[in-house]
Amino acid sequence: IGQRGVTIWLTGLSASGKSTIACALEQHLLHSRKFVYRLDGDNIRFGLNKDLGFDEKSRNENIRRISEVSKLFTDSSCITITAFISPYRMDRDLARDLHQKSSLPFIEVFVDAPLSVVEERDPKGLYKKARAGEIKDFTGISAPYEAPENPEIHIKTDETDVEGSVRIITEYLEKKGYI
Ligand code: GGZ
Repeated sequence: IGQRGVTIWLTGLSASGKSTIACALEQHLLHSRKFVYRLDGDNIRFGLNKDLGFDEKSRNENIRRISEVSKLFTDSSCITITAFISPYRMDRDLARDLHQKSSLPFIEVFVDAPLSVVEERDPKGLYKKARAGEIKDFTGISAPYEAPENPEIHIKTDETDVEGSVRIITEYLEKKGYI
């Protein structure tokens, strides 16, 4: 179909901007007539992974299954965008290894915003609930987030707007010859 597959793996705290950037990037690529698919909580955590919660083991399994699914999409020449917190470095490294073993490209994008900023945004009131102890194991509050050490792309969403973020990613994809 004249297109190479690539997995674009967004990672970051809740409310860091992953879903917003993933949606905008998907729209941009669709307008350029690319074969693109977005995996996020809505189509994964309510379907394939509806048996999983947010304890460490469940998150490991969540990310393992998403890694396998993204590998399949990308193997079919799709530009696959994933938008999950994926807080554990080891899980993200396993996702990368899985792709590398099949010679499929994997781009880790750190969607970075300080905890103080995402907690201020708190669009769903989840941070407030987590602080009040109403949600346990909440990333950044009562569960860890291990920031990427060597992501291919690092976006600071308190300094870059959605359009700028999409541009950073598409310029990288162009530079590498994926689009
Ligand atoms: C973090 C939670 C939690 C806990 C529910 N910790 O901002 P949101 O609401 O819409 O997206 C978050 C989503 C995180 O699911 P992921 O599959 O991305 O997580 S992971 O990659 O760590 O497996 C948040 C909501 O689910 N949510 N409980 N305890 N986020």
